[in-house]
Amino acid sequence: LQEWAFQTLSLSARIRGQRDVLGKVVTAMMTVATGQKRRTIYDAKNDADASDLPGTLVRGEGSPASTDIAVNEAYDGAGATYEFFRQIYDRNSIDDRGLRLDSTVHFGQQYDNAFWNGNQMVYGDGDGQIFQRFTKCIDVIGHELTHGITQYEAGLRYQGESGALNESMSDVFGSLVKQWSLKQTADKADWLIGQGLLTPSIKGVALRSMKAPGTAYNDPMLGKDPQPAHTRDMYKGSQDNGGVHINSGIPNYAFYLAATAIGGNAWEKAGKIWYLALRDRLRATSNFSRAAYHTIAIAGELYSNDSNEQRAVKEAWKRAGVEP
Ligand code: ASN
Ligand code: ZN
Repeated sequence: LQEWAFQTLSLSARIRGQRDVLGKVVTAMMTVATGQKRRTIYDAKNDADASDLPGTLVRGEGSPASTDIAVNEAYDGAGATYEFFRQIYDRNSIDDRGLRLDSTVHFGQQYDNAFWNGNQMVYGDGDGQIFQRFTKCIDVIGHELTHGITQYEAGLRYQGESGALNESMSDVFGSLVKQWSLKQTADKADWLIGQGLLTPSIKGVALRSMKAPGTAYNDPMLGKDPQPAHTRDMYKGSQDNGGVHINSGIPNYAFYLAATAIGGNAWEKAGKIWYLALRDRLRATSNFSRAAYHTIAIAGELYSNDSNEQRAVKEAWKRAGVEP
């Protein structure tokens, strides 16, 4: 494709008058062929009809910054997440084939969430009472985009333990995107998800804590952070698809323990182990035990059996109450 693009480009230079048009076509083709990021940001303009996605196109790849901060945050956050996966794990976008990264901002009215809808990322503005705009936090953007990667790879079913693993993978790589962009080693990172997203009137520091699940907030409006850090405290009810955002505290804590025991940049070793598990080993119905089994096996393959790295991963799952 690159060779073909080069040939068409030189040909186009010889066609007087057509040069610009052909040049643009070739540039677009080169972008796909060489694996560069393609971002598009849409504005839902707080339309009451939530089915009206994606909304109006407001910024495309390479176009100048908007006057709308949410547009620029969604654009920059998607860019940082793309670059993280490209530079650290050699992954070319959500599908590893350069899929365009679509995001919609100003979704709904005072909408208190962000999500991946199977095709794109969607961000609410928050109600201003509990939550601020969801594009504010780069780890939240990394979280939503990772749901796309999980969909194309392990396909972890969004229910029970596989759903909690799906959620945890999004927290792990969301946090790693943030740590990588801030150049923070594991011991310096805050291990919070959505730090600064809650308004100052709420008693809490973030949506979740990977380092200390269950301590992110405790407020009359929100209740207490319900996340467990150990299987003995696992939520067994039916809310939240069987606690996908609750029990994710357990694998989150295991990742935190493994990454800090290994030391250095969390994305280099612990992140690589988790990424390969997500890409090559986990499946739709995998549970915590399978995640432990595969990450321990991958640590052995990458760093040898009984290496510090493998022992750190084993010990981490054990402390979270998960048997491989
Ligand atoms: N923000 C949530 C998430 O990405 C939305 C949801 O419940 N799916 O997990
Ligand atoms: Zn999620």
